[in-house]
Amino acid sequence: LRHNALVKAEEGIVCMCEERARMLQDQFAVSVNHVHALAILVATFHYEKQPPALDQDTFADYTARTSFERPLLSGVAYAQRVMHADRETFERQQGWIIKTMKHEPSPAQDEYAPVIYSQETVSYIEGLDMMSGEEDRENILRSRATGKAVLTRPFRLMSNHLGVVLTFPVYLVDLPPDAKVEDRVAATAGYLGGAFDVESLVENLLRQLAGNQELVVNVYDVTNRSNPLVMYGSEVPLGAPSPSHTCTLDFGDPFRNHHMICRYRSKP
Ligand code: WA2
Repeated sequence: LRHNALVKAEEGIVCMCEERARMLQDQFAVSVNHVHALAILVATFHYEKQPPALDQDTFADYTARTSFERPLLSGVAYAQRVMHADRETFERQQGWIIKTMKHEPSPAQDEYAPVIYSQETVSYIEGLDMMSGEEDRENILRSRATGKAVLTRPFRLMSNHLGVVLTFPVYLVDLPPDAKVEDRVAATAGYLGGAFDVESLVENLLRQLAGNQELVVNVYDVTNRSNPLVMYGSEVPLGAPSPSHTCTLDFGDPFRNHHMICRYRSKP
Protein backbone atom coordinates (compact mmCIF):
# COMPACT_ATOMS: atom_id res chain seq x y z
CA LEU A 1 0.00 0.00 0.00
CA ARG A 2 2.72 2.38 1.01
CA HIS A 3 4.59 1.41 -2.14
CA ASN A 4 1.48 2.00 -4.24
CA ALA A 5 1.02 5.48 -2.81
CA LEU A 6 4.60 6.35 -3.71
CA VAL A 7 4.19 5.06 -7.27
CA LYS A 8 1.01 7.15 -7.60
CA ALA A 9 2.79 10.22 -6.28
CA GLU A 10 5.62 9.73 -8.75
CA GLU A 11 3.22 9.30 -11.67
CA GLY A 12 1.35 12.42 -10.57
CA ILE A 13 4.45 14.53 -10.47
CA VAL A 14 5.54 13.39 -13.93
CA CYS A 15 2.18 14.43 -15.42
CA MET A 16 2.02 17.75 -13.58
CA CYS A 17 5.61 18.65 -14.40
CA GLU A 18 5.27 17.76 -18.07
CA GLU A 19 2.05 19.78 -18.30
CA ARG A 20 3.82 22.82 -16.84
CA ALA A 21 6.94 22.41 -18.97
CA ARG A 22 4.87 22.10 -22.16
CA MET A 23 2.76 25.12 -21.24
CA LEU A 24 5.78 27.29 -20.43
CA GLN A 25 7.64 26.22 -23.56
CA ASP A 26 4.60 26.90 -25.75
CA GLN A 27 3.95 30.35 -24.30
CA PHE A 28 7.65 31.11 -24.67
CA ALA A 29 7.62 29.99 -28.33
CA VAL A 30 4.59 32.08 -29.30
CA SER A 31 6.15 35.12 -27.62
CA VAL A 32 9.44 34.61 -29.50
CA ASN A 33 7.57 34.20 -32.80
CA HIS A 34 5.75 37.45 -32.30
CA VAL A 35 8.95 39.34 -31.49
CA HIS A 36 10.36 37.90 -34.73
CA ALA A 37 7.39 39.43 -36.56
CA LEU A 38 8.06 42.78 -34.83
CA ALA A 39 11.67 42.70 -36.06
CA ILE A 40 10.30 42.28 -39.61
CA LEU A 41 7.84 45.12 -38.97
CA VAL A 42 10.73 47.47 -38.07
CA ALA A 43 12.78 46.33 -41.10
CA THR A 44 9.77 46.91 -43.37
CA PHE A 45 8.44 50.21 -42.06
CA HIS A 46 11.52 51.89 -40.62
CA TYR A 47 14.20 50.86 -43.10
CA GLU A 48 12.51 49.89 -46.37
CA LYS A 49 10.49 53.14 -46.53
CA GLN A 50 12.04 56.54 -47.18
CA PRO A 51 11.24 58.49 -45.04
CA PRO A 52 10.60 55.87 -42.30
CA ALA A 53 6.90 54.97 -41.94
CA LEU A 54 7.26 54.21 -38.21
CA ASP A 55 7.56 56.38 -35.12
CA GLN A 56 7.43 55.94 -31.34
CA ASP A 57 3.66 56.57 -31.12
CA THR A 58 2.88 53.99 -33.81
CA PHE A 59 5.26 51.44 -32.27
CA ALA A 60 3.80 52.01 -28.77
CA ASP A 61 0.24 51.69 -30.07
CA TYR A 62 0.90 48.57 -32.15
CA THR A 63 2.85 46.78 -29.41
CA ALA A 64 0.22 47.63 -26.75
CA ARG A 65 -2.59 46.31 -28.95
CA THR A 66 -0.71 43.09 -29.77
CA SER A 67 0.67 42.39 -26.27
CA PHE A 68 -1.74 39.42 -25.95
CA GLU A 69 0.48 37.71 -28.54
CA ARG A 70 3.46 37.87 -26.15
CA PRO A 71 2.08 36.49 -22.88
CA LEU A 72 5.45 36.09 -21.13
CA LEU A 73 7.05 39.39 -22.17
CA SER A 74 6.75 42.45 -19.97
CA GLY A 75 7.58 44.68 -22.93
CA VAL A 76 9.41 45.00 -26.23
CA ALA A 77 11.66 47.69 -27.66
CA TYR A 78 13.86 48.57 -30.62
CA ALA A 79 17.44 49.73 -30.11
CA GLN A 80 19.18 51.32 -33.10
CA ARG A 81 22.82 50.67 -33.86
CA VAL A 82 24.68 54.02 -33.75
CA MET A 83 28.38 54.24 -34.59
CA HIS A 84 30.45 56.75 -32.61
CA ALA A 85 31.06 58.91 -35.70
CA ASP A 86 27.26 59.31 -36.08
CA ARG A 87 26.50 59.95 -32.40
CA GLU A 88 26.34 63.76 -32.57
CA THR A 89 24.06 63.78 -35.59
CA PHE A 90 21.85 61.11 -33.99
CA GLU A 91 21.59 63.02 -30.70
CA ARG A 92 20.81 66.29 -32.46
CA GLN A 93 18.09 64.62 -34.56
CA GLN A 94 16.56 62.87 -31.55
CA GLY A 95 16.86 65.88 -29.22
CA TRP A 96 18.33 63.81 -26.37
CA ILE A 97 21.69 62.31 -25.51
CA ILE A 98 22.50 58.62 -25.22
CA LYS A 99 22.52 57.45 -21.59
CA THR A 100 23.86 54.31 -19.95
CA MET A 101 21.61 51.82 -18.17
CA LYS A 102 22.72 53.57 -14.96
CA HIS A 103 21.10 56.74 -16.35
CA GLU A 104 24.40 58.60 -16.80
CA PRO A 105 25.38 60.32 -20.06
CA SER A 106 27.16 57.65 -22.09
CA PRO A 107 30.94 57.91 -22.26
CA ALA A 108 32.49 57.56 -25.74
CA GLN A 109 32.19 54.02 -27.18
CA ASP A 110 32.90 52.52 -30.61
CA GLU A 111 29.16 52.05 -31.05
CA TYR A 112 25.90 52.29 -29.12
CA ALA A 113 22.44 50.68 -29.12
CA PRO A 114 20.07 53.37 -27.83
CA VAL A 115 16.37 52.45 -27.59
CA ILE A 116 14.36 54.59 -30.03
CA TYR A 117 11.03 52.70 -29.92
CA SER A 118 9.50 51.08 -26.85
CA GLN A 119 6.30 49.54 -25.58
CA GLU A 120 4.93 51.78 -22.83
CA THR A 121 5.36 49.03 -20.22
CA VAL A 122 9.16 49.35 -20.61
CA SER A 123 9.33 53.09 -21.40
CA TYR A 124 12.08 53.39 -18.77
CA ILE A 125 14.63 51.99 -21.28
CA GLU A 126 13.95 54.74 -23.85
CA GLY A 127 17.18 56.51 -24.81
CA LEU A 128 19.35 54.02 -22.94
CA ASP A 129 22.32 52.34 -24.63
CA MET A 130 21.49 48.62 -24.25
CA MET A 131 25.15 47.79 -24.89
CA SER A 132 25.95 49.34 -21.50
CA GLY A 133 24.56 46.31 -19.67
CA GLU A 134 26.69 43.16 -19.72
CA GLU A 135 23.87 40.65 -20.41
CA ASP A 136 22.13 42.86 -22.99
CA ARG A 137 25.44 43.60 -24.72
CA GLU A 138 26.35 39.91 -25.04
CA ASN A 139 22.89 39.24 -26.48
CA ILE A 140 23.23 42.03 -29.04
CA LEU A 141 26.63 40.79 -30.22
CA ARG A 142 25.52 37.15 -30.44
CA SER A 143 22.23 37.93 -32.22
CA ARG A 144 23.83 40.01 -34.96
CA ALA A 145 26.64 37.48 -35.49
CA THR A 146 24.17 34.59 -35.89
CA GLY A 147 21.07 36.28 -37.32
CA LYS A 148 19.01 34.27 -34.83
CA ALA A 149 16.95 34.86 -31.71
CA VAL A 150 19.16 34.72 -28.62
CA LEU A 151 18.52 34.66 -24.88
CA THR A 152 20.54 35.99 -21.97
CA ARG A 153 21.25 34.00 -18.85
CA PRO A 154 18.73 34.74 -16.07
CA PHE A 155 19.44 38.06 -14.34
CA ARG A 156 17.68 40.89 -12.48
CA LEU A 157 15.94 43.00 -15.12
CA MET A 158 15.54 46.75 -14.71
CA SER A 159 12.07 45.96 -13.33
CA ASN A 160 14.01 44.26 -10.50
CA HIS A 161 12.37 40.93 -11.39
CA LEU A 162 14.35 37.84 -12.30
CA GLY A 163 14.08 37.13 -16.03
CA VAL A 164 15.84 36.83 -19.37
CA VAL A 165 16.12 39.14 -22.39
CA LEU A 166 15.33 38.02 -25.94
CA THR A 167 17.06 39.72 -28.89
CA PHE A 168 16.55 39.56 -32.67
CA PRO A 169 18.88 41.42 -35.04
CA VAL A 170 17.48 43.78 -37.70
CA TYR A 171 19.57 44.08 -40.88
CA LEU A 172 19.63 46.81 -43.51
CA VAL A 173 19.66 44.27 -46.35
CA ASP A 174 18.42 40.73 -46.88
CA LEU A 175 21.19 38.29 -45.97
CA PRO A 176 21.53 34.68 -47.17
CA PRO A 177 21.25 32.10 -44.34
CA ASP A 178 24.97 31.31 -44.74
CA ALA A 179 26.16 34.95 -44.65
CA LYS A 180 29.56 35.49 -43.01
CA VAL A 181 29.72 37.03 -39.53
CA GLU A 182 31.51 40.18 -40.79
CA ASP A 183 28.81 40.69 -43.44
CA ARG A 184 26.12 40.30 -40.77
CA VAL A 185 27.81 42.82 -38.49
CA ALA A 186 28.28 45.30 -41.35
CA ALA A 187 24.59 45.01 -42.32
CA THR A 188 23.25 45.43 -38.75
CA ALA A 189 20.69 48.21 -38.33
CA GLY A 190 19.61 47.49 -34.76
CA TYR A 191 18.06 45.06 -32.31
CA LEU A 192 14.46 44.17 -31.51
CA GLY A 193 14.02 42.57 -28.14
CA GLY A 194 12.03 42.16 -25.04
CA ALA A 195 12.14 41.14 -21.42
CA PHE A 196 10.75 37.82 -20.24
CA ASP A 197 9.62 38.73 -16.76
CA VAL A 198 9.86 35.13 -15.59
CA GLU A 199 9.45 35.93 -11.92
CA SER A 200 5.98 37.47 -12.17
CA LEU A 201 4.57 36.15 -15.46
CA VAL A 202 5.46 32.48 -14.90
CA GLU A 203 4.06 32.76 -11.37
CA ASN A 204 0.78 33.90 -12.96
CA LEU A 205 0.81 31.05 -15.46
CA LEU A 206 1.39 28.35 -12.83
CA ARG A 207 -1.17 29.79 -10.42
CA GLN A 208 -3.92 29.00 -12.92
CA LEU A 209 -3.15 25.27 -12.96
CA ALA A 210 -4.75 22.59 -10.81
CA GLY A 211 -2.39 21.17 -8.21
CA ASN A 212 -0.45 24.41 -7.90
CA GLN A 213 -0.65 24.40 -4.07
CA GLU A 214 1.11 21.06 -3.61
CA LEU A 215 3.84 21.53 -6.23
CA VAL A 216 7.21 23.30 -6.08
CA VAL A 217 8.45 24.28 -9.54
CA ASN A 218 11.96 25.45 -10.36
CA VAL A 219 13.39 26.40 -13.74
CA TYR A 220 17.16 26.49 -14.27
CA ASP A 221 19.51 27.65 -16.99
CA VAL A 222 21.80 24.60 -17.13
CA THR A 223 23.97 25.79 -20.04
CA ASN A 224 26.92 25.33 -17.69
CA ARG A 225 26.07 21.93 -16.17
CA SER A 226 28.29 22.47 -13.14
CA ASN A 227 26.74 25.87 -12.36
CA PRO A 228 22.95 25.78 -12.77
CA LEU A 229 21.38 29.27 -12.61
CA VAL A 230 17.94 29.77 -11.10
CA MET A 231 15.54 31.22 -13.68
CA TYR A 232 12.34 30.66 -11.73
CA GLY A 233 11.58 29.58 -8.17
CA SER A 234 13.46 29.66 -4.93
CA GLU A 235 16.94 28.31 -4.36
CA VAL A 236 16.19 26.89 -0.89
CA PRO A 237 17.94 23.56 -0.37
CA LEU A 238 15.65 20.59 0.09
CA GLY A 239 15.13 18.68 3.28
CA ALA A 240 14.18 15.02 3.13
CA PRO A 241 14.29 13.63 -0.41
CA SER A 242 10.86 13.42 -2.03
CA PRO A 243 9.77 12.34 -5.49
CA SER A 244 10.92 14.82 -8.10
CA HIS A 245 10.77 15.01 -11.87
CA THR A 246 13.01 16.86 -14.33
CA CYS A 247 11.80 18.02 -17.75
CA THR A 248 13.98 19.46 -20.49
CA LEU A 249 12.80 22.83 -21.85
CA ASP A 250 13.51 24.22 -25.30
CA PHE A 251 13.31 28.02 -25.44
CA GLY A 252 14.64 28.19 -28.99
CA ASP A 253 18.24 29.32 -28.40
CA PRO A 254 20.46 26.28 -29.10
CA PHE A 255 23.30 27.98 -27.18
CA ARG A 256 21.33 27.66 -23.93
CA ASN A 257 19.88 24.70 -22.07
CA HIS A 258 17.07 24.84 -19.56
CA HIS A 259 15.20 22.40 -17.41
CA MET A 260 12.32 22.31 -14.97
CA ILE A 261 12.33 20.40 -11.70
CA CYS A 262 9.05 19.70 -9.90
CA ARG A 263 8.64 18.39 -6.35
CA TYR A 264 5.85 18.07 -3.83
CA ARG A 265 5.74 20.87 -1.29
CA SER A 266 5.41 18.37 1.57
CA LYS A 267 5.89 14.62 1.59
CA PRO A 268 2.74 12.98 0.23
N1 WA2 B 1 14.33 45.28 -21.73
C1 WA2 B 1 13.61 45.48 -20.60
N2 WA2 B 1 14.13 45.41 -19.37
C2 WA2 B 1 15.44 45.13 -19.26
C3 WA2 B 1 16.24 44.92 -20.39
C4 WA2 B 1 15.64 45.00 -21.67
N3 WA2 B 1 16.37 44.79 -22.79
N4 WA2 B 1 17.50 44.66 -19.94
C5 WA2 B 1 17.46 44.74 -18.59
N5 WA2 B 1 16.23 45.03 -18.15
C6 WA2 B 1 15.80 46.35 -26.88
O1 WA2 B 1 18.16 43.51 -27.24
C7 WA2 B 1 17.50 44.70 -27.54
C8 WA2 B 1 15.79 44.91 -24.10
C9 WA2 B 1 16.89 44.92 -25.14
C10 WA2 B 1 16.38 44.99 -26.56
